[in-house]
Amino acid sequence: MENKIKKILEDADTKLLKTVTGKILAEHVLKGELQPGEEIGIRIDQTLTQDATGTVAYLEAEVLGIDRAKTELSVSYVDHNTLKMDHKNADDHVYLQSVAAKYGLILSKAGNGICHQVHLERYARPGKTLLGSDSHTPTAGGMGCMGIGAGGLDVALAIGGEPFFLKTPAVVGIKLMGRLKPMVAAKDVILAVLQKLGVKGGVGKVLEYFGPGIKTLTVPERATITNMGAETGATTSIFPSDEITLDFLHRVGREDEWVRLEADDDVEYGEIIEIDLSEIVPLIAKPHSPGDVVPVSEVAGLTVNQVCIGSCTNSSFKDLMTAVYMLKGKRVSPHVSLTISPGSMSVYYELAERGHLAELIAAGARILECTCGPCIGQGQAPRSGAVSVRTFNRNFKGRSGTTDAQVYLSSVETAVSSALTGVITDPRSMGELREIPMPDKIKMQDALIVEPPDPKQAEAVELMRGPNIKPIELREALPEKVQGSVLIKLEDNISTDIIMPAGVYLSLRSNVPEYAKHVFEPADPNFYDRAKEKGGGFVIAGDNYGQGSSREHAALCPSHLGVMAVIAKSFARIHLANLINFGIIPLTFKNEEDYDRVDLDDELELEAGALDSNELVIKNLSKGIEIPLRHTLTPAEVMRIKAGGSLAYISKSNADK
Ligand code: MIC
Ligand code: SF4
Repeated sequence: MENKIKKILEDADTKLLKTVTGKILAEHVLKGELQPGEEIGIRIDQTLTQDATGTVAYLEAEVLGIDRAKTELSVSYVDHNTLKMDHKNADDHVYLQSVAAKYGLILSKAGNGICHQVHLERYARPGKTLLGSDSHTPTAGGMGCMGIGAGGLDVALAIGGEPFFLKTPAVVGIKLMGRLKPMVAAKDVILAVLQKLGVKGGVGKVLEYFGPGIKTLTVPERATITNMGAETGATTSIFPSDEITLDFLHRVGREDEWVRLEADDDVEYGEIIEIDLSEIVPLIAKPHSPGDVVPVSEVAGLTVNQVCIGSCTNSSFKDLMTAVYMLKGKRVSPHVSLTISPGSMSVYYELAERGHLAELIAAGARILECTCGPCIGQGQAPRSGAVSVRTFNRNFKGRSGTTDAQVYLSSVETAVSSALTGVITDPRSMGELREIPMPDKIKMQDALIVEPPDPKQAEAVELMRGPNIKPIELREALPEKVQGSVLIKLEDNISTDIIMPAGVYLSLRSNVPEYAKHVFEPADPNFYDRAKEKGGGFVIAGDNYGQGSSREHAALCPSHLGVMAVIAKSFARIHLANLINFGIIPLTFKNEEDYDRVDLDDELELEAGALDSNELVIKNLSKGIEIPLRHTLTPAEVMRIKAGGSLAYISKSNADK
């Protein structure tokens, strides 16, 4: 094994090895070729799951026969669905607690905070790899930890000690110069990056930050930037680990976990994007895409009905103190509802202990639990047609719970200014904010953290399954002739919120047959009935299909309904992997114009054997034509798809052993 790794490193792309990304990959590579575009298998040091993806991840771990975490650290967070409108969530939480005890995972209970904020404060470490069943796992990149989002099955495998496979990314250097002007925030930096790259400009890439400007940004600010890098489609985003990282680790009582990790002086990035921080102005993403970014001044004056502060992007102590200083002694506009969700119990406690909660309450802010809350449509759905300004990272249509709501994404500074005036407001018009003093230490709160028992006691733990928790089904092997009709035809940038809406259905995450009744509901409420009637079929889509969340239900539920293949112009990374895991063939048009040669209800036919080549054709029987297609699957992935997907393949191979 050691010789094999030595060989991988000898053959590795030397330019890559000079980057922070390359250094971490070189430390963790176990298989493959460290050359951009080539597949590698890497060792995963840490994992995280959250309740909305965690239950299926652990149900899959059960199918795989994983009985004990083999990672250095694995944490199961409960932060997405904590409303408990009936027994379903409560049952999920108890299941997760029993799983954590049995497998040796740390449990972060409901109310302890949003997974990424808590992980940054307590567990992420520079130089380590972190795989999370949530697309915003790159938040940890704010401290030089390589956080990658993946589907639950990949995380379950990593918990069992298996390598994580990915295409070696190209590293884009983002050079930051200068210093932000007053009232311009780290959020505006990532919005500026999104303005340049759009929602798919990061696919296949790692965004690595460097240059003198990074020294002006604290770890929580860096984490805001790496968090929302997910919206560019990037594999991850990362900052180096330097004295600023040490300072942060000191404040959270973990300075002994610091290591220096920086790119070499003679680093050469294949592509460089230069951003002068002093030139950035307050920015805002317009409905309904995080990539539709304009200066705040362009939409200033628009009446605002709701403002929400929080989410894994903007809920650090600094973010909330910004809100405190801006709201202190003032009143929220009478027609605005302002909510604030602290990112972690430690942040919440710190605010309470210093008396700042009282200031927020007096200004008219509604303080919510330390959870994802409105970000994932768990409460605070805006009224019909409302304008909602949120410090979150996603504003896909309907995600807030109200289809015709107009959701804007901004910094805390812009959000609070708008809450005070009642219209979208450029924060620079509100005067300067005084320097926010950071406490020397933020006391970590432990009351809602449960450490696992020792392995001996763990053996006796029974997994607690409520009636809504249904076992994961394994898909049958692919037939020789894959035939069926087109069940839906979709445009570009279809997000997983369209494929598998969250919001009110979040409590169905452990029950695939029930959740599957809502597949594609926002795009076509009749999809379920049509798929049932036809017994499955094909999905046609445009560019960047499956952007957004890591939820594997967006593959699992269509697979349950018999969807055999998705033919798109291009795919988002995590969703592509999820399709393979659950036996749906991801195909792309060789010529993009052919998208116009397939219509709803057309009968299509594909030979399974044709998948052995990366170029193939599909017959459109209704139109009597053949359409050339492509795929990027490796031979191993083709084998898995033919067996019904990775989960079916692995569990069958385990049974044959
Ligand atoms: C999201 O922001 O969309 C989520 C909810 O956090 C998802 C995970 C999920 O769907 O459970 C994500 O980002 O991966
Ligand atoms: Fe939670 Fe929203 Fe962050 Fe997703 S994006 S992890 S829902 S806070």
